[in-house]
Amino acid sequence: MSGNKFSGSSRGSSTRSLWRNARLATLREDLSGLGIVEKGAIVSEGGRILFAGPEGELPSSLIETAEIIDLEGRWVTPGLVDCHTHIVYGGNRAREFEMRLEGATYEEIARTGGGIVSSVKATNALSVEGLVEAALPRLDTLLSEGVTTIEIKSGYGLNIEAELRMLRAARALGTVRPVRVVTSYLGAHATPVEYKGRNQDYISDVVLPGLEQAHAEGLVDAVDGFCEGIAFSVNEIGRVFDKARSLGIPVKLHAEQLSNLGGAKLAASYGALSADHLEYLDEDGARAMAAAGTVAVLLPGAFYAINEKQKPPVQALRQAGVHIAVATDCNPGTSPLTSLLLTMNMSATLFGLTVEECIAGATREGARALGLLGETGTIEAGKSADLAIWNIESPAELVYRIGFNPLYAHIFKGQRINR
Ligand code: DI6
Ligand code: FE
Repeated sequence: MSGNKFSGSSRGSSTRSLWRNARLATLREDLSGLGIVEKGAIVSEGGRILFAGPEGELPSSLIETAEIIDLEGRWVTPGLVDCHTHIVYGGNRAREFEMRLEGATYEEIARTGGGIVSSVKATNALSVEGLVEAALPRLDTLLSEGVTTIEIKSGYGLNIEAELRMLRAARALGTVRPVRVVTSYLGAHATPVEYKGRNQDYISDVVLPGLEQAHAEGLVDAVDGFCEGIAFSVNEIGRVFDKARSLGIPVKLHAEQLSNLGGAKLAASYGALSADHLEYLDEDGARAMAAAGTVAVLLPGAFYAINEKQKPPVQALRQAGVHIAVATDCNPGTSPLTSLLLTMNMSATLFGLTVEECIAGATREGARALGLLGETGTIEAGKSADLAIWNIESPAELVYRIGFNPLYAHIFKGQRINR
């Protein structure tokens, strides 16, 4: 796709547009289910939604001055939100994939210098421009499915300069493509070889000062960490979160992916935006997340790719009242996945989420997990006009198909994006 081109680019973003003859899955929280409006219409101006609701309730003043687009009964959802990705990196890990096929586990590969550390080498070899170029095909694939907001993490640099380059590349991606980019600083992703066995020193020398620098450059929207036996302990992550708190930056955490270290509870105690993965989460952790309003981000791509057997405790999350988002976790090691539609299908098939939960998970709940629910993630007046328009007969088709993309068009900040 040529995702950086806006159709009708001669039109300013102040143009008022009216999409009519649409079926809306608004995902509004004050409506039940998907917040469906049959025979709906949406009006946007200056990139924001002025009206979204039944066509019959459209104020005539809004019809008069609008450019009118007939959607011929097509379904419209909020633009998709991929709230957990690592799309900026160098190289790939196809060889490691082969090793796993031969019987090696993800943890064995990581402990013998493969895994994240091998992506670190390839990432460190690239400039900001090189990182952008490497990430663009992945970003474009996600955009071709109607993604309008994407979170991108650092974490394959593992030295200050390289972490900064990754975050600069992430920001640059948001300027060369029509998409909202949200960054997370993931200095505590893995221990670089030169600090092997010295996590605390790595945190003191690199993670904390790197965070300060990245923050000073305006590169950090949130701070993330990987809390795991092969990565960082609760105590080590606590040091990183303390620094984030002192800088006023929200936190999130890779927690309970391969074992239960209590990472989700720790994240909740810092009021984290989200705790992600969660295969080994227990009920206690789910309750702590609910109390803190921490969103559960489920990542079926990683579960699938490492052939994990333990499923996240979806029922416990529901019972506790935790909001559930789904995301690709696009990364070179455990989730080389660039489809949020397939992620939705996997969330249903592998984790037992309902169609409604899957669609909400890739829109409203993804936005919530990024602290952006006031801006995007649902179709309602006041929010950014971020929409996905689909050639489907029912919303369930978005979840049901495997490897099929029914996107008709998508709209970012009120402007149609060519496919
Ligand atoms: N959990 C994951 O699944 C990825 N990062 C993380 O913290 C794996 C990243 C990789 O193997 O490159
Ligand atoms: Fe991840």
